[in-house]
Amino acid sequence: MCYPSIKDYIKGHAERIERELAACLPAEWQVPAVLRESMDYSLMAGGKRMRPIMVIAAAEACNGSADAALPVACAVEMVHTYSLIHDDLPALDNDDYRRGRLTNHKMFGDATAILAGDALLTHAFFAAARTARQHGISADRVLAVIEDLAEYAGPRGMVGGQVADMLGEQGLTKLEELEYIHLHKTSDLIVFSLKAGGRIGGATERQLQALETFGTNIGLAFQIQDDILDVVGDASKLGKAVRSDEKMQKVTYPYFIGLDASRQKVKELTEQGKEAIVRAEIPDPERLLQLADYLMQRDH
Ligand code: GRG
Repeated sequence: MCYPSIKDYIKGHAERIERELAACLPAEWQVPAVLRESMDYSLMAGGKRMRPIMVIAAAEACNGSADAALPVACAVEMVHTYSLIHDDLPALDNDDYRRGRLTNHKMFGDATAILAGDALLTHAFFAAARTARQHGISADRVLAVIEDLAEYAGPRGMVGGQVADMLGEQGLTKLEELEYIHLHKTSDLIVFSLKAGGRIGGATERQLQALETFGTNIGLAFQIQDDILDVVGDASKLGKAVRSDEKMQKVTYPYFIGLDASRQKVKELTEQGKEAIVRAEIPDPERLLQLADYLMQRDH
């Protein structure tokens, strides 16, 4: 499929991912109706689908096909969705709303929300494992993808980042502590997505290393941009002055280094990430480079 702009590319692939996610639990499987409903409620809640799009973009950049990348693209969105459901629970962030609608536990109760998260996490591994049989990707490559998924989502990855964040609520004193949280809570699933796409496309070790550097950098940039939007978002929507002193008190990147330096950091990280991709001679890097710029410029 040929998409003229990066926006069309994102929209086109997001629509495909939506269709695939909607069908990810086979209709003939006997699954308790409330579990199916609760999983679907959060999976189909209109996220940006950035992680699955990165799996596909990295696969295509390495001469792989979007078709072959689709099951792993869905798998990473399932892991992301489980993490959001669990993060919103009363024992963690205790949020009532996510993506403009009631959180999963507000709709279905805490117990079902916990189990829907668990089911999405396990089903992600099912989806990833099927890549081999459905698309003829070698078992070695699929095994490496599955190993990465467990590593980047698990104790040394996203869950580790979440726990560090929880411990940090008592008060972070150093930028390095915040960076550890961002790198694991946010960057790790992005790094996974890019490396998984690369593996499916047949990337060399050097190219996988470049995808890792790219993912670490744009993941950190993505999170700093999130921190910036958290400070300026409401004010800029209302056309008011940029700075909200109350929000500057939250321990985020702007809290440590200020808004201007945070914006500069987003630019630098994005450029360094893009350079890594260019240097590694990835066969068709254009969409990855455009995605990095798109993420840096996003306003929501
Ligand atoms: C509970 C194990 C566990 C982990 C939770 C993802 C997460 C870790 C917490 C959510 C809070 C948060 C701000 C995490 C940082 C990562 C991030 C920016 C998530 C939001 O991702 P988007 O913007 O969300 O891609 P959408 O809604 O578009 O999918």
